[in-house]
Amino acid sequence: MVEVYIGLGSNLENPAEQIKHARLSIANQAHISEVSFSSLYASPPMGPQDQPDYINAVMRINTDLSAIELLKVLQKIEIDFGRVRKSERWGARTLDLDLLLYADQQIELPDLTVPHIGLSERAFVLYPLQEIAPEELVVQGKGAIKQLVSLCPLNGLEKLD
Ligand code: A4P
Ligand code: MG
Repeated sequence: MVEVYIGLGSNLENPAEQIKHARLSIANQAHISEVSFSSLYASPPMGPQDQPDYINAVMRINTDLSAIELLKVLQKIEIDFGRVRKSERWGARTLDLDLLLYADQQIELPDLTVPHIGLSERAFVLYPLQEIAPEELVVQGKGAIKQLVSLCPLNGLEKLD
């Protein structure tokens, strides 16, 4: 079993509901079991500003799927949630699932980079990750979670209750 963190994001069609529903969908997959789930967080969009605010969360799971198998499962869920991939980078979406951390592995494949590429600069990933990760968590190649959070301004991120 491997410990994995997944980032969830949505800014269309009732984002908070999309995130809650996505959580159940992930937890119900074969070979995946949920360990914990962060609070929901709201933040202004990174990237193009002419889109709604985002809701983000981080989920911790155990799995015996390989990283690539897990990516495929996550991409299938995104499609099930009605996400249409657009050419615009960082554009609005009903559901975005990112594979943030896969144990302590560093992975460089054509379709998969782990730790996720923007992780160490994104408040909407780092703060929910810190909420549910062990205090001593290290992001391979980037540094201790504590350190990364302390260097990352909130950028308008708000924890919801
Ligand atoms: N890919 C490579 N590594 C990974 C990984 N670790 N996890 C590849 C998931 N996918 C990974 O992803 C493009 C390709 O990345 C996939 O085909 C996969 O093989 P995508 O989801 O189709 O494209 P994207 O999401 O539009 O692009 P990108 O650069 O991944 O965007 P992000 O980083 O997901 O950002 N603002 C706020 N406040 N909150 C947000 O959540 N999200 C985005 C999207 C923009 N602004 C945001 C937020
Ligand atoms: Mg993505």
